Amino acid sequence: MADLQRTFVAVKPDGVQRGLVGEVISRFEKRGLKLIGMKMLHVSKSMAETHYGEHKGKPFYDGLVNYITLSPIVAMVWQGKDAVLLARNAIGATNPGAAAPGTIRGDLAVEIGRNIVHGSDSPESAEREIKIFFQDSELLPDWKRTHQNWISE
Ligand code: DAT
Ligand code: MG
Repeated sequence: MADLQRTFVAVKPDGVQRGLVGEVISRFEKRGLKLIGMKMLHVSKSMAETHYGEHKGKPFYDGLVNYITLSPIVAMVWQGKDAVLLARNAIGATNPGAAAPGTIRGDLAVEIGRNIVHGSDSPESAEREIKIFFQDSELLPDWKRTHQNWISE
């Protein structure tokens, strides 16, 4: 499948604290993406700075790095056709106030600084972000899901 992609998704500290890990996972599972890696971890300041490097210098950068390091996250890699776009659409707009109902942020969050979940914005970002959080040996891209043929032709 030419457009088979992987994307990095994380339930941020607020999502974990609020007991929304299962809800987030469930949405991606039901959509038809395949989970190929998952771990809980406490993000270090240096990991946070690497992950959010593109935002360095912006007014919200320090708060963002602080937020993602406040308590554990659940980091995941999801795989599927157009996985990056599918995940971004399921997550919704960055500012939950502008996120459509039915999206994770539109249903479960109210503030841009506490928007529950991260999702890579492009296949290139996904590969970069996956490398920050996972070793290759921690990913299982080839496991066979028995109902895959009922999700894609
Ligand atoms: P996204 O998480 O939708 O990819 P982003 O990459 O532009 O959004 O920004 C990363 C995070 O930084 C975002 O989830 C929340 C925070 N953020 C972005 N813009 C912000 C702003 N104007 N004020 C406060 N926080 C902001
Ligand atoms: Mg982003």
